[in-house]
Amino acid sequence: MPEFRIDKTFIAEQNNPLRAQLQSEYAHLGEQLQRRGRSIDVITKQVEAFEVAVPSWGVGTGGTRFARFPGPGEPRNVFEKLADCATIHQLTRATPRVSLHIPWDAPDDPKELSGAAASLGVGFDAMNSNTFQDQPGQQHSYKFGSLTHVDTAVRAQAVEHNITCIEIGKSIGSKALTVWIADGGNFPGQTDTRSALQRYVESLGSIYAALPEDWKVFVEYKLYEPAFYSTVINDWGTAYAVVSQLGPKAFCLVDLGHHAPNVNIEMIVARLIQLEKLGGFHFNDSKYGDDDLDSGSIKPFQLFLIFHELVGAASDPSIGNFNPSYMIDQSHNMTDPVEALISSTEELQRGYAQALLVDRPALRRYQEANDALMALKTLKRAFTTDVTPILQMARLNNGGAIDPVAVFRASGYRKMKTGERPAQTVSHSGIV
Ligand SMILES: [Mn+2]
Repeated sequence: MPEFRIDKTFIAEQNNPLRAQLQSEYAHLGEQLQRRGRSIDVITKQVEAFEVAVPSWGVGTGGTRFARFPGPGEPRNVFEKLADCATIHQLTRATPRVSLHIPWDAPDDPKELSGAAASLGVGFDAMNSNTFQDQPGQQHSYKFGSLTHVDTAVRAQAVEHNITCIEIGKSIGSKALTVWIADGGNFPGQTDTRSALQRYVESLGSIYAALPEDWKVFVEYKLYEPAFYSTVINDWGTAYAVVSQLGPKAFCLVDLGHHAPNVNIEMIVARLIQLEKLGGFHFNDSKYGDDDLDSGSIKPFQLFLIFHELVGAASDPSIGNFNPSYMIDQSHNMTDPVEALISSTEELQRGYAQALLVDRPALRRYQEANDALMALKTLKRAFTTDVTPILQMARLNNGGAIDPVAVFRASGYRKMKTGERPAQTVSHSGIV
């Protein structure tokens, strides 16, 4: 029996009753923006072109250190994960690529995987390696590190795994490798800080040497966890030093949850843009640590300010090497993962659309006049604009759903999958 998919005509039928109201709200917002000298259609076109990759591990229920509460109809393998990711793209038309995690998603036959993805209308984004847990049959343990382990044999095994990820990625059309390691120590004195970083640079140099010409490698830093005292690649400065040594194919990856609370992430983004080493993002949100909550759910203003930097850089001819990859990295514990990813995609588009509305010439004038109050008000004016009609119109124009979560619920997708996917034998989750 073919697997259930949401029908195109079903989406259109669900859109029809909402069209008149959307037209009216879109026209009203268009008038408002026109008074600010902005064309709503130009903004909508830019939102239509927005793309973000979804993580294969995000469509299963995540978990915490305490428990995992699986949901019904969860994907049991990479093909079912692709189907869920394709459904998110079908409704949002903004998530055309899936980021895979190896070995969780390692295909027996990469050709079969590529074929399945193509028939679902999705492709592949960055490959994610995993040297933060041991796999069955693995010769050396990563308990005390991987790419920075004191034992050469463990480092070689970790390097080899990353090269395997590149090989798989090459066969399915990926163009990037994201490296995140859990290496570090829980206690002062446990590791020698400088030699650990030196070993990292050497190990990553071997991986870099295996990168195809048209590939990038993203170095993902994280302040702490699972190492609670010292993490080898702990901040953007360390990541920047590493990618600078490696060469032009190496970039930093900013996972929003990988900073201390209240760190000015938008400034880090601006620095990396200026240094031409911003590779991309793992979008999520957090209140305390690496909470991996839904994008825009806790600090939407911060998300807007990050997009403000990105939009500014995109229109600045003095900035080179600027083509950051957008990916979501979240853990969904209490909501339907497909719904959470749909809604997170919309929140990312919201931040982007708001940032597009910033009156940049006015902001520049206020900055040059040292008018702090009006500078902030200029940003707030964009941030407080309800851009929902733009997001809805962009989806409609792209062939998606005006209200994607509502269409997902009305389609009965989860119920159908619960029937199709009875066994809950495999469901790896990851919080990286
Ligand atoms: Mn991440």
